Amino acid sequence: MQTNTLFLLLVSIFPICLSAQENILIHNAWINEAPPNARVNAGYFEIENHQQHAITLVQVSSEEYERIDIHRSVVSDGVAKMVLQKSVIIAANTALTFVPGDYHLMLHHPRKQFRAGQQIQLSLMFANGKEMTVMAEIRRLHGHHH
Ligand SMILES: [Cu+2]
Repeated sequence: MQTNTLFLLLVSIFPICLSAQENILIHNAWINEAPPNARVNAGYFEIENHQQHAITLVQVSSEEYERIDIHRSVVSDGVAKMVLQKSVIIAANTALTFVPGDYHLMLHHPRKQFRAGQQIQLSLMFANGKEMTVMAEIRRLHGHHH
């Protein structure tokens, strides 16, 4: 068996922890475990754009949630608030991290209550029509963060 063939076999057999497409990498995707009966969860991930041009994230969806919005937490006149983002631009050769207190996903109306350790599939849609899927892990944090 040639090395190339073996490599292809391994790639096809083992799931890859990163979601990759045309030099776009998404990793460390996670969703905050919500209290029982919570109507909204917060989600985070890091996206790396290793291309020579910007990419624009326009929508995130999941079969496990009724709707997902992209938010950014900002402080305006001393008041913290969340601003809905219609799109998020990731410039050429940069990374953008969704973290508590900045960009985050608001995942509305989970189909059921998810527990730490479960994996939720998210689909990310870009302005050029490309779509990527990534698995987000439910994680338990202390307190409630946006
Ligand atoms: Cu929010």
